[in-house]
Amino acid sequence: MRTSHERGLFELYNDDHERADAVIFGRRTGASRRGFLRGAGLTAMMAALGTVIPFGRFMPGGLIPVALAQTAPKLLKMDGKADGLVILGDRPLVAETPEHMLDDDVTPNNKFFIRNNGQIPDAPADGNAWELTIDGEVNAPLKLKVGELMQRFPAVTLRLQLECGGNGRSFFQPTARGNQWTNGGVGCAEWTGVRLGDVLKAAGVEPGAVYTGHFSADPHLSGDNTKQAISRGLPIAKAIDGHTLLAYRMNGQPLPNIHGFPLRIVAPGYPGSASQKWLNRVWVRNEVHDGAGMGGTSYRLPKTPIVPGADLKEADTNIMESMPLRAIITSPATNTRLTAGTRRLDLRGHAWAGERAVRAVDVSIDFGQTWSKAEVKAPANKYAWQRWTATVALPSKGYYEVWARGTDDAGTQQPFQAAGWNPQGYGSNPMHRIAVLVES
Ligand SMILES: Nc1nc2c(c(=O)[nH]1)N[C@H]1C(S)=C(S)[C@@H](COP(=O)(O)O)O[C@H]1N2
Ligand SMILES: [Mo]
Repeated sequence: MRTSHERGLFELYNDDHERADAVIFGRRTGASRRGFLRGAGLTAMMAALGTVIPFGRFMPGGLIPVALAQTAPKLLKMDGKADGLVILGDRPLVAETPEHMLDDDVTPNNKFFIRNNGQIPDAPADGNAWELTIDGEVNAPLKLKVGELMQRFPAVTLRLQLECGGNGRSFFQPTARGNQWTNGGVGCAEWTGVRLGDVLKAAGVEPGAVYTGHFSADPHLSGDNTKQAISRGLPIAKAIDGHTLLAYRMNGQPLPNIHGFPLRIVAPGYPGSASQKWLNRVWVRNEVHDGAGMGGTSYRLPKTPIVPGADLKEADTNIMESMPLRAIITSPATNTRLTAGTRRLDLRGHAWAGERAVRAVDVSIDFGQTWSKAEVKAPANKYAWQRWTATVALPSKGYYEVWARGTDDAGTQQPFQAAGWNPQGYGSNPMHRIAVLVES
């Protein structure tokens, strides 16, 4: 049983982890976030967790223990969606998939995260009659029904990850504006469609084309039909890349309405916002598209690092293109209790890196003192996440944190804490940590 002092520690970690950290580590955080857990701090932490921490001496300051950092999530109840998805916002509807529900090689439709910026449109009765317009910097503007798209262009099926630009945002300190994604704004489905590039080729892209602008049928949250819920685009080279699809099927099924029925873009590796759902127009532009979500600090990163909490002007930003590297542990789930005597733990997860590939994943059970290499598989195709597996030895009973850290093919590694703060919180990719407990 926990004493009131220990319960207080749980609450403190949820309310104000900086202060909890100061209490436990006996120092003010901020400038000197170093030092390790020892003495009274270690004792209090073990009391709060109700067990020993075999590698507690390596636990660095500034770290919120995973087991103490959990708040009760609000769970989604929705037809077509599995129990366990976590609601991050209900107007517009946004829900993420906890890491342990992302264990499948191919994310099933019922576990796929949801991100809307506007209202959810009603599904058309006949998806094949839905019309797509391609216009702007093209020789021959096209109006094509989805049924015609399917007949005229070769069908392609690819396993592609789709990840929200804000994935990982909740790990920023101070809090960045927007949905507080942990690692669950991602899924890797098998998408079937035609290549956007094939359709653009049929329309004849003019030499002056530089960007696409995407339009769709979902009403703005305000109901004002002169406003777009979102209208982003792609550099022309990405639009014509063979992995950028106009998708009409998801995992062998017609697109579920919530994922853009009857037609959406899938532009893997880029922020998910470039993958317009309910797509009805691609406007080929002779300049960078300026639709909703293209300007200000939306989906933009500072050209040079800024002080956390500082303002940022559009002129000092670049449009975010590749998503960053991320490795997640999909098994076991965090807070798994292992039966007494367990000394071996099998770990599994996925790793991906936007436009890049993943070169390595390393895991640690001693707060990053030592690391061991996971086995990393090749992706099913470019832009599919990569499976990794590892086995670790647990020397004794008690509380452990398992950390996973990816390295991409440019040698970049995930940071220990979210780096590169920006006002709308893009690109946060600290290493994933889970808590496991070996019972006594
Ligand atoms: N029409 C439309 N397309 C959209 C959005 C939207 O709000 N409206 N959200 C975008 C964002 S920000 C993301 S991350 C992905 C999410 O796709 P999903 O809901 O199918 O997971 O869709 C993108 N396409
Ligand atoms: Mo997104």
